Formats: sequence, structure tokens, C-alpha cells
Amino acid sequence: SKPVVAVAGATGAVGREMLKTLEQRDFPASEVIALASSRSAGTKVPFKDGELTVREMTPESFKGVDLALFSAGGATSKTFAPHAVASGCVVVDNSSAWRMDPKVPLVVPEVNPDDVDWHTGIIANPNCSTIQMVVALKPLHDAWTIKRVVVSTYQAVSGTGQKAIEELDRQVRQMFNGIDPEVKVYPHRIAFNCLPQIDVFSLGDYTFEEIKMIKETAKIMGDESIKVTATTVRVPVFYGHSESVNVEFEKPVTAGEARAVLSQAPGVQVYDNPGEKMYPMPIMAAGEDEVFVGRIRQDDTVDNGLNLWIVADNIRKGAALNAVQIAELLLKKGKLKV
Ligand code: A2P
Ligand code: 11C
Repeated sequence: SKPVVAVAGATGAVGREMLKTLEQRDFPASEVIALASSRSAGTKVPFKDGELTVREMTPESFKGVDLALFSAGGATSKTFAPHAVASGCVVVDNSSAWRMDPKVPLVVPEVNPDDVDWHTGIIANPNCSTIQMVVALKPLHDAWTIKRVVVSTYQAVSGTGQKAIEELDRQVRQMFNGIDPEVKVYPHRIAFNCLPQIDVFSLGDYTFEEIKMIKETAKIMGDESIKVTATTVRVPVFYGHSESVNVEFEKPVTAGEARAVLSQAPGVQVYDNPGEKMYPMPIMAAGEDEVFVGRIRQDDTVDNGLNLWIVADNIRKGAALNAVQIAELLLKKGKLKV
């Protein structure tokens, strides 16, 4: 029989995309339940030809539910995911709450699908900027062994959630109307600006977003020897994270060889034709499933170096789609039981 599926955080930017992705991929559910906070209980969210009525999430919400896709923030996940697991439900969690827990697999289906095998109820969905980077790096690591990665990101406001999408929209309108833009979500104005701070400051003056990229990459790739350093930046883009990635390999590699490997890699689309001014951009990645890679070129300042430009829809492959792909993998492997 088909599983009963709950989406926790169904009114949010990622939750809505989870519902859309379940629908688009025809995920075999006998019932889909939309959960959010008491604030939105009774409101409707679109699903298939109709709507779902949002219910307040409580510890009892998961009775009879087989699979829950969570995207309701870290604190909410910490509180409710254990109740879901206790009810016999498998949780795929999009927050950062459980990712580094040694008992919780952190999974990108193109990279480490077999890690779902050892789940004990919760499977973590990685951070969006980590997901798109490892989808492109894994096939290169398999071929030439990565020593070191230097990544700088250009991240869309949708990564912060619905309120930040509204903030960029509002600030742009206010500025065009000669009104002082209101700053509510971010520490500074985001319209016509770049903020070299994503999430809170953490270890050694790195932001938590940077720490996530470093630690999650090692866990997903299953290789602590890959050194990663990151600078993560918020830019005034609505959908689609971009990344400039400099990679140093153990073995010699040319840009042409890397292009050939990436063009065969699952989940990757090479879009790289400088002569025709073809390279990935957020406006083309938005709404798409693939991780787009371009500007593939040799870095002659180190041995075996490459530069890449990686773009993906942070709400789809970076969040909702990856979570649904994990659910599909669980179903295929018969692992939809705690
Ligand atoms: P709500 O809309 O009722 O506040 P986003 O990341 O776009 O900000 O969305 C966050 C999602 O998490 C929303 O669906 C939000 O519901 C939900 N959420 C936040 N806090 C809670 C909570 N305490 N219980 C259940 N859902 C929550
Ligand atoms: C951003 N990457 O763009 C963040 C959003 O750890 O799941 C996702 C935060 C997380 O702001």
C-alpha cells in the first residue's frame, strides 16, 4: 500500500515546493497532509487540482503517517522530529538540526545513496549550497581525487525563506518610490547590495553557512581528507544560488576531461560555451532540477587546478527536490520503516 506523507512547514517557501515536487514526480502517496504552525491552521495550500487544508503541527500529528518531509526550521525539527519517529514515521529533515549527528545520514542521492541504509528514523537533507557543490564535485573526485576546494557563493534570498523574498521585493519598490527601505530580515539592506554574512558568525569568524559547507561536504563525500574553505555571500537574486569553485586535484586533469566527465554525471548539466556567451545563471536555473556547470577552465597557478561556476535552484535541488529524491530512494530500497 502507498505511504501516508506529511509535509511539515507546508506554508513555507520550501514546503510549498515539496508539495509541488511530490505532485510533479507523481510520488505514490495514499494521502498528503499539510502541517504548519497554529498561525496558519485552517488556511489552504495548493496541491494537484485542488488544495490541502493546513493543520497545526502537534506531537500527535504523525500517528498513521509513514513519511514526513520537514522544512519548518531547526528548532521546530528538534522538537517534532523525535515525536514523528516515535510514531513510526521516517523523517527527511531539511533543517540543519540533525545533519552532523553521527546517527543521522546526510544524503544527496547522486552522491551517497547507500547512506540511507543505516538510518534510524531521521535522514538529513544537506544545506542548499552544499548540495549543488557536491553533485558537481563527486564525479571529479572519483576521477582525479580532490585535495582542496575554495568556494565563494552568490546566494539567493529565497534560501532564507518567504519573508526574505518579500523583503527584497519590498525594498526594491520602496527605493524606486524614493522611500527609505525597511530592513527587517537581514542585518543590512539586501536590495542593490551584497552581504558577506549568511547565518550567524561561528567558529574562527566563519559564518555558520560556511561551516556547514565545510563539514557537510566531508560527511556526504565520506572523505575527511578533502579540505574546503568557503566565503558565503547573499546577493539580491530571488531564486538560484551560484558558486565560484576552485579545485585542486591529486592527479593531472584538463578542462576538456573534466567537461567530459561532468557531461555524463547524474543530475549535472554542462552549460559551457564561452564563444557563444553560454554559461549558467540563476535566471536559467530557477525552476529546473539540474545542477548547471560552466566556465570550466584550468587554474595554472597550482598543480592540477580547475575553476568551475556552479548554479542550481536552491529551493528545488537545494531543498525540496533533494528531499523528495531521498524519499523515492527510501521507497525503492524498502527503507520506509524505522
Ligand atoms: P507558518 O506559516 O504557520 O509560520 P519559511 O522557511 O518560508 O519561513 O517557512 C517556514 C515554515 O515552517 C512555515 O511553513 C511555518 O509555518 C513553519 N513553522 C515555523 N514554526 C513552526 C512551528 N512552531 N510549528 C510548525 N510549523 C512551523
Ligand atoms: C541560505 N543555505 O541560502 C541557506 C538556507 O541550513 O538549511 C538553508 C539553511 C540550512 O540561506
